[in-house]
Amino acid sequence: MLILAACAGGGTSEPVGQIGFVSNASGIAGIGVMNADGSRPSRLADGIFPDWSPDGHQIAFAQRTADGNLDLFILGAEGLNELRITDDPGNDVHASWSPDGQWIAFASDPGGNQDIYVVRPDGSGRTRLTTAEAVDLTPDWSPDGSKIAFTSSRDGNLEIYVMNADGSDQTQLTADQEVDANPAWSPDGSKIAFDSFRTGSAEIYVMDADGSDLRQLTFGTNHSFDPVWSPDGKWIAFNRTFEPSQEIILVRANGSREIRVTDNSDQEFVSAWLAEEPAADPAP
Ligand SMILES: [Ca+2]
Ligand SMILES: [Ca+2]
Ligand SMILES: [Ca+2]
Ligand SMILES: [Ca+2]
Repeated sequence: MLILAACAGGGTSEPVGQIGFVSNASGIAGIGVMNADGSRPSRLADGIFPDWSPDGHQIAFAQRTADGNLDLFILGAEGLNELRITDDPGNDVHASWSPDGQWIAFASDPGGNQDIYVVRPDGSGRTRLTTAEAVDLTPDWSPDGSKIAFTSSRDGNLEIYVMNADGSDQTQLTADQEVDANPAWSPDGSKIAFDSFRTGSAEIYVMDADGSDLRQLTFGTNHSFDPVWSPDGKWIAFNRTFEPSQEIILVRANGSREIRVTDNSDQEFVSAWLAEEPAADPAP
């Protein structure tokens, strides 16, 4: 059956699963999920920068609180049992769940300078991983949990870096005078997708996880940014600007084909790609 299915697909397998996103559309206005073909969008919660736990049962996200800055919250995938896990003067953004579910990496600027932190999903164990007097943001865990890719301006402009999950061995992967940002590890850990302005517009690129073998996947004048891999590693979802709207687009990981998922006047931003519909939160 598997062989037959592969032959029938002829290498054109359609994207499957659920896309987690943020939208300003009426009826969503916050965090939502939809099928990978754009059908059945539904609202889950208020907030921005959502990331789903590895088991799909919980969402970590940022929300503005009464003291005027963004803090991190966790709730069940159906919007139940909200738990606040940070409470500090910084804007806590870019939540990224570790593959074992034990940590959430995020970026914050409690002292005015943005750095990468990790915290346990119960709010304990908060640890600062970067100390550079530069912007450090958008952490993304490697699939084996050993490393975190991130964006930093420490060489004078934004580049892609990786470090061990304890913050040691911070290594620069890109070196271009334009913006390079938003790294996303492929599910097999071999590649990192990111966006770069090196052609004059933001485009999606893929490189090996050591920074070698750079490939440009998108071409155009509309900005394409913030890549997210499909769970099977065959597709990359990203955002594209069509002033004034924002749309979610899919591209084959080899660049051979694009699919437009949303086409409307609202602003949608992809945040995650889930293998299947988020599981219901277990009843307490
Ligand atoms: Ca905060
Ligand atoms: Ca910093
Ligand atoms: Ca750069
Ligand atoms: Ca749109």
